[in-house]
This record gives sequence, C-alpha cells and structure tokens, in this order.
Amino acid sequence: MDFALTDEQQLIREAAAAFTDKEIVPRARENDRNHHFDTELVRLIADQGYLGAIVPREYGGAGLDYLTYAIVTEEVGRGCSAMRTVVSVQTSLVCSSIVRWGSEEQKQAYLPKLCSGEWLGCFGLTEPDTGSDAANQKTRARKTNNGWIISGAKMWISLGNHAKLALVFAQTDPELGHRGLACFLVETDTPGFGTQEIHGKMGLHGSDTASLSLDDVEVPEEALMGQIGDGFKIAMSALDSGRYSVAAGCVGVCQGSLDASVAYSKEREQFGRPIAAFQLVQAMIAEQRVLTDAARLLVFRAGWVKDQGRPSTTETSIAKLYATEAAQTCSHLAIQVHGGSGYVDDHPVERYYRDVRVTTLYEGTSQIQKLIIGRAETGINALA
Ligand code: COS
Repeated sequence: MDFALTDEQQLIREAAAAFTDKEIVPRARENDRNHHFDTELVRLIADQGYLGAIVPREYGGAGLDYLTYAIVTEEVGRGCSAMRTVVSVQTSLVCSSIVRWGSEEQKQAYLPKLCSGEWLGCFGLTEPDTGSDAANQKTRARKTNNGWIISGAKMWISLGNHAKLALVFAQTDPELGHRGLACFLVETDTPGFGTQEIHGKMGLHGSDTASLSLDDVEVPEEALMGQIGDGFKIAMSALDSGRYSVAAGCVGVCQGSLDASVAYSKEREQFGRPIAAFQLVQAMIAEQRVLTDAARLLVFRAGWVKDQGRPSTTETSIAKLYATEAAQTCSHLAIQVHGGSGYVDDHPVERYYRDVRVTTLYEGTSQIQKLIIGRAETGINALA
C-alpha cells in the first residue's frame, strides 16, 4: 500500500491550491454576502479544466482519474463550497452520466460545451414530493410519433437557472416502477421549460438553486439517454460520482477549518499566551486533524476503487457519510477556536459552517447513506 501521491498528482494539487488561493478565496466572501452566482469565476474554473476533470480528452475533458479528481475538488471545496457544487454537478452528475450512458452523438454534441464551461448543465432528479425515494418520480414522459412530451416539476436543482442542458428524469409507465424511468437530455430553451430561483437558503449563497417546471416540453427521440427503463440506473450511477465529489469537497472544508484554526490560535493571545498553547484548544485542533485525515483517506479509497473500474457504491456512501459529517464537526470546532471572531465573516469558518450544512442532505442524506451501507453489510434491504 502506497499513501504517497504521484509527482503528477502532487503538481496538480499544488496548481489547484494556488488557483484556489488566487481566484476563489478572494471572491468567496463577497459572493456569499451578495448572493452572487459568479459566472466569471465559473469560467475561470472551467479554464482550469475542472468542469470536465474526469471526461476523456477526446470529448474536451481533462482525462483525470478519480483520485486526482478528488484532489482538485478538495482544493476548490477549501475555497468555496458554492463553487465546488458547480464542479460536482457539472462534472459528476451531468458529464459523467453522458460519458457513461450517452450515445456517440450525444457525447459529441454536449461534452465539449460542458467541459469548456460554455454551457452549464443541471441534474433534474429531485421533485417537490420526491427526495430520498428517488424512484417515485411524478414527472411524466409521454411517447409521441416524433419523440416525447415531458410534464412535471423539479426542486432544489443546482445550476438550474443558468443551465443550458438539463438531465430530466421522468416516468414513462407508472406500472413499471423504477424500471419505467427514463432520462432525457433537455435543452433548456425548449418551449415549456421554466425555472425559478430558490431564495432563503441557509448557506451556499454563491450557488444557483432553482425549481424547474416542465409544461408539455416536447423533445425529439434523440433526447432520450440510454434506453427507456435505464433512468434509475443512470441516476444512481450519477450519484456514485456526485457523492464522491461532495465528499472530496467536504475534505477541503475540513482542511480549511483546520488551517484557519491553527493560524488563528497561534496569533490570538489570551492569559499572556497564544491560545494554541492551551490544551483544550489543542484538543479541538487535534480532533479536526483526525477527522480531516480519516475523511481524506476514505475518499481516496473510494477513488481508488473507482479507478479500478469496480463497483464503488458502498465505499462512496461511506466516504460521503463520513466526510460530510466530519465537515460539520470541523467547521463547528473552527468557530469555537475563533471565539466571537468566528461568528462573523472576517474569517471563512462561519461560511464553511453554513455552506456545509447542506452536504448531509443533498445527493442523499446521511440516513440514506447509512441504509445503503447497512444493506451492503447485512444483505437486508431496510427500504423494501
Ligand atoms: N449504479 C447503477 N445501477 C444501480 C445502482 C448504481 N449505483 N444502484 C442501484 N442500481 C440499480 C439496481 O441494480 C437495480 O436494478 P434492477 O432494477 O435491474 O434490479 C435498480 O437500480 C434498483 O436498485 P435498488 O433496489 O438499490 O433501488 P432502491 O429503490 O432500493 O434504492 C435508494 C433506494 C435509497 C438507494 C435510492 O433511492 C437512493 O439513493 N435515494 C436517494 C436519492 C438521492 O440521493 N437523492 C438526492 C438527489 S440530489 S442530486
């Protein structure tokens, strides 16, 4: 077993860290304060190749392996979870689905535009009444002579207001349950496709979140990705990649919390000494270090399994569960180390804390990850 990164991975880490410090970190607070989805910054991230990190080069991607993708995503996550969400949605949920399930024509048509950031994509799975029970889609797709008519609504869709392409999951035959689901590549300027911004979020103020409405949206036959009935598998395989990406971003939040805590505790003096000299402060720093290391190792293990082409659902759920929960604890402890200063946005830790709260909810709650892990361990499906 070799825990060292390759020279190439190390260089990619250094480049991603430098880019994050130069471009993402300086904008994160203002974007958060202004609830601004920074499309200029998205373009810079795309120029780095991060939006198509795991897409083969022939389709405009960077052709990275999964482990290296985690390294990049971690660095972006350290800078800003709103921008990391862009990477996760575009790269994992949208691009990786098209790579795996799209026809050659669909790959040629969409991947270069998505990898370059010319187009953003979104992932239309969740609905107002359909969250954890993802198979229970209310959105319907009706067959016509030339294609399909899709009607329904989607909720909590990251990038939804800016996306030019939406992966839309819809039921073609309710009698078939999850085997009736299909996935469509819907261009968002198609008549009947509408979006609305969701306001009032606790965090991720710099990200774009939408509800989508599909009112008899007519798409051609070529919009179907995979076969009718593949929809649920497409969604689950997308989430195998998306959850991994969320977990990697959370490692970045853990590391950012730790770095901020170490720096502040060495600078801040009380009782005539830097607070880093106090055992109770060191305990909070040590706890963050352990959580960060453990989360990163679980993410790397999941990436290593993916890079071998083996099923990785369980390892991904373990990494997602652990890293997202670790990031809650690390950002919470980081505020504690900062005292009153951690409660305002002079330091990144209060933004970490608010932004990271959603990660135990989106792309499958912690409870769903536990059920997936429990089922793998016992062979018993607690959801049946
Ligand atoms: N990749 C490919 N196919 C998969 C898969 C994966 N990771 N996981 C399951 N499948 C396939 C199974 O092989 C099965 O195929 P068959 O119909 O041919 O047998 C089918 O999908 C159904 O699988 P399963 O029985 O595991 O489905 P469940 O209904 O039990 O899944 C959970 C339940 C909870 C796991 C699922 O609904 C889920 O992940 N929910 C959370 C959804 C979520 O994360 N939402 C947030 C979206 S925010 S972007």
